[in-house]
Amino acid sequence: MMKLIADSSANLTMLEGVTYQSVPMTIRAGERDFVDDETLDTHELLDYLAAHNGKSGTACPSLDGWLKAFEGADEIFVITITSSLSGTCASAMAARDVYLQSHPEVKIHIFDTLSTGPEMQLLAEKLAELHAKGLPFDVICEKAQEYLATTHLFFSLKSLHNLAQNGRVSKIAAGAIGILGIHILATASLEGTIQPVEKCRGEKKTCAAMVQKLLEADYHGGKVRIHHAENPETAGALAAALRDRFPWTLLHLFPQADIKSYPLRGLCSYYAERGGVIVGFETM
Ligand code: X90
Repeated sequence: MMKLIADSSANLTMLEGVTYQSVPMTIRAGERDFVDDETLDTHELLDYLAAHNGKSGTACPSLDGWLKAFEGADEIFVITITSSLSGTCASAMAARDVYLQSHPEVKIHIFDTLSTGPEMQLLAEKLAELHAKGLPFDVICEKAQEYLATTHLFFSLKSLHNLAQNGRVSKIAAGAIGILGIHILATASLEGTIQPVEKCRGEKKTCAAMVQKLLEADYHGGKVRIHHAENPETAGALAAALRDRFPWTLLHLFPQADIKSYPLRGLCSYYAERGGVIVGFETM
């Protein structure tokens, strides 16, 4: 049996046509521990965080979380958030070593996406598609790794407070915003770190700048996955702008570019904060 497993920063609770499992991270604030599983109320989390003044942080999945997820499968694909910002990939690799000792016949491949959220979703969908073709495990791994080199991530955030508080961006970058109405547009660097790109004022300009960045990064009508923290307006506006730009594509034989939006789950909600929008896209 094949299993596709991703940490909860992929913002996916299920995936059509495959056995999919999300392994939760944890968000800690004050007295509360929020486990990022499908029962988490992200609206309540965002409210709680907005009212909370003290320190807060996150924790990657435990070894045990991975081991439980591995159970029952003999071909396992693991998709993790960037190893440059999280111990998640390292904990998955440690879990694989432990698991293989008692299950030497099982195949486990770990993809360090050097990204998060919607770019992880794109990879998950690609893996499901390759698996459905009946390809051997190693071929799937190779093709999926090639695919990952052709997908990218941009995001727009209104606050870098939680990223800075937890040392995931420099205080200098964080200090540049927090001014009302200013959004920071950033991308996942090739090393899997956060690379600020531009500052924008207001949702409209942010949306236009996002379209521009996608085009400059060689987007020409492929799949787009938009994940947002209670910001369906900007997610919808962005999807509409991209569809206008690509009413049809020969390459993909879709009537329109394949663009879908989803709400963020807990881990990404914590770091992206309310209003944040994260966009993963194909360049092929
Ligand atoms: O191990 C842990 O505790 C998790 C740490 C995660 C840190 C970064 C999460 C970022 C989530 C923000 C925008 C996307 C950034 C992508 C950079 C490659 C969402």
